[in-house]
Amino acid sequence: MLDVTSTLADVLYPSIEPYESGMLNVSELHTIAWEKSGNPNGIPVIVIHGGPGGGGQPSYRQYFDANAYNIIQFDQRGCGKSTPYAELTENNTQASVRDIEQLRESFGIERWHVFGGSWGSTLALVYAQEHPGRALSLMLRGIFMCRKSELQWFYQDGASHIFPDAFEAYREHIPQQEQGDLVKAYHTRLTSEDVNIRRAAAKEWTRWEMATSRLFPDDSYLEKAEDLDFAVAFARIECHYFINAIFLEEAHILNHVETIQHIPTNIVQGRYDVVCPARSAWELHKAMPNSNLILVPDAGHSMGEVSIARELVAITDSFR
Ligand code: STX
Repeated sequence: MLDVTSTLADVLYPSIEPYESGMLNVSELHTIAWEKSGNPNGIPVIVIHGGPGGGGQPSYRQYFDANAYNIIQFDQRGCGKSTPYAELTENNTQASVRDIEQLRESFGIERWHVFGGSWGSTLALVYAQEHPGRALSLMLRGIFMCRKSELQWFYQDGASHIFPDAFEAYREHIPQQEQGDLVKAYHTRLTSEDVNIRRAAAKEWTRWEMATSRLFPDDSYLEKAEDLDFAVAFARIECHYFINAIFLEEAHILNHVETIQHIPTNIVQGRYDVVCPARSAWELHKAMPNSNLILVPDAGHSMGEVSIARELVAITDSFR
């Protein structure tokens, strides 16, 4: 039954503050910010944020029963409170996987649940494939495997057919002779020496993603693109990962899916997800016959949509 009356507050747990937070040195260059909330003796869960470059958010804590879970979040390299800000050197998928392991070891945690949506689902899957003994379960949303077809769909020609209005601003930021490869054109600008060029490109790149993340676009979400501290890290890091094909071979996740067949896997996917269309969730589910796929009929991409949030909480509750 379609539920149009519930709000996010009805389905999430109350907001909480971390009981501990800190910084972990992961290389000579990079330090990553982490926080722990909920029950220090609870079931450990690592929350992997999206983008890449999106940073952790306080609201992510609310997807877990704070009495039952030890909720661990961190900001991936170059974003959120991690330093140096928006840095692309030594910023890649393999480094992020190592950082997650370094966090786990530094906290003395043997095994944990791995929770992530969008790019967070990508990194969760790659992490579990590298360290299959460490994941108690995978709790995934808005599946993104970052194949050429997925990037082409969102950044070049696909989502543009559904959101031609929002796409126009994203495309028209780039001169016509460069519009044939928008990721490349944005990469040039996002890595420009000129801070104004970087910022202007970051704003348009981020607006495009924020405008398309929800079934019912809302203006408060679009404002994220106006926050240039957020947008510059988000756009630079995303574009850097995507122009480098996330530093993995094409279809790496599906090609190595046998390594994670034993891990209980729950997938929540919005039917009308335009950023990470449902085909990827479907293909992952088919490749992992033991996985559970929930196709949410009235949602897009964002975990801030009520019907997505409700399903995610049902999953985390089921492991208490
Ligand atoms: N990027 C999808 C992604 O991971 C292609 C993503 N989209 N929005 C986000 O992440 C935030 C919620 C972190 C802004």
